Amino acid sequence: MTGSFAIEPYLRAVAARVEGQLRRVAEERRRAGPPRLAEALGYALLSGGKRLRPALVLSSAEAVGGDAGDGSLAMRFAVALEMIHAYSLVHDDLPCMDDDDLRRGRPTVHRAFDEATAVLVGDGLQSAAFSWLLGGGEPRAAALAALLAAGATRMVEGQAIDMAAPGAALAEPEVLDLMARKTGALLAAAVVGGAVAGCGEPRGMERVGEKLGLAFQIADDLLDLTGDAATLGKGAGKDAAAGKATLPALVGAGEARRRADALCDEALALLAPLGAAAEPLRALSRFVVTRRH
Ligand code: GRG
Repeated sequence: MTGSFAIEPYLRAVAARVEGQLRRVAEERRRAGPPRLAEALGYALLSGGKRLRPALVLSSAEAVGGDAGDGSLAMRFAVALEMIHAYSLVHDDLPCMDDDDLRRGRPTVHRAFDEATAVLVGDGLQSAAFSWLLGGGEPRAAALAALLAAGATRMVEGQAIDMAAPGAALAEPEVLDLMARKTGALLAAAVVGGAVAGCGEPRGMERVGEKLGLAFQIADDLLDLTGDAATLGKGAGKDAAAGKATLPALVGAGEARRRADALCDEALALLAPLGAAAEPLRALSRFVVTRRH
């Protein structure tokens, strides 16, 4: 699982490009108003974050030889997907869900504004994501919108299963299903959508996306166990305290770490035939399981 590609500068460059586009979205919303909703929406969109999903989209488009430039369909999809991700975080932080005060090192949207505004920001981001994706008029955008909608639907299903399963009530196959839906589906949509935007076909990225999606969630659960709030930018140890159904809770941290690494190796093996064009995606695959925040 080794590699020499410098992933941190790549991620920083993607983040800067994506944030330029997100500022355009926020500016559009500001012009439409009302002011408080638009301000909160901009706060949710432009509050940092790794921008990992856009990086997966763009690197997947590059891996299949497609265009990942600022005017590309891959970039349009990357921005739309990040808006869906932002909506999920705003809603997940609400008192009726995870009840978090901190996100990305800043007060969550319902803390900085109010609960009703946070609900509306999430709703607004979701519809704005599809408007943005379809607004360029590219014929291929409709297929990408269907892919994004399917990923977002599975994310909501996963959240519903999570909310309904207090304590260790779930067995391993159910926990894996929860993870695949709640977080895995949107990550997988990023990898598959990048390929579809880049060359019109998934090119086998479904299996890569599935593996990386699961690996990401296992790594996230391990970080919740071992990270601290300052590094994570959010409360740590909450899952364990809430008795959440996670893989580390079920099989132990060591075994969970082994599984995350194995999933990453399997994704890397699937990407091997793509050669040098897939180097950023391979480096991101490694980052998914080695990241510290
Ligand atoms: C509320 C519909 C709805 C869904 C919520 C995604 C999700 C489902 C909940 C988020 C809670 C959470 C912390 C899940 C673990 C995985 C995850 C999505 C982590 C945050 O993603 P990162 O690490 O965050 O990519 P940044 O801040 O870098 O964008």
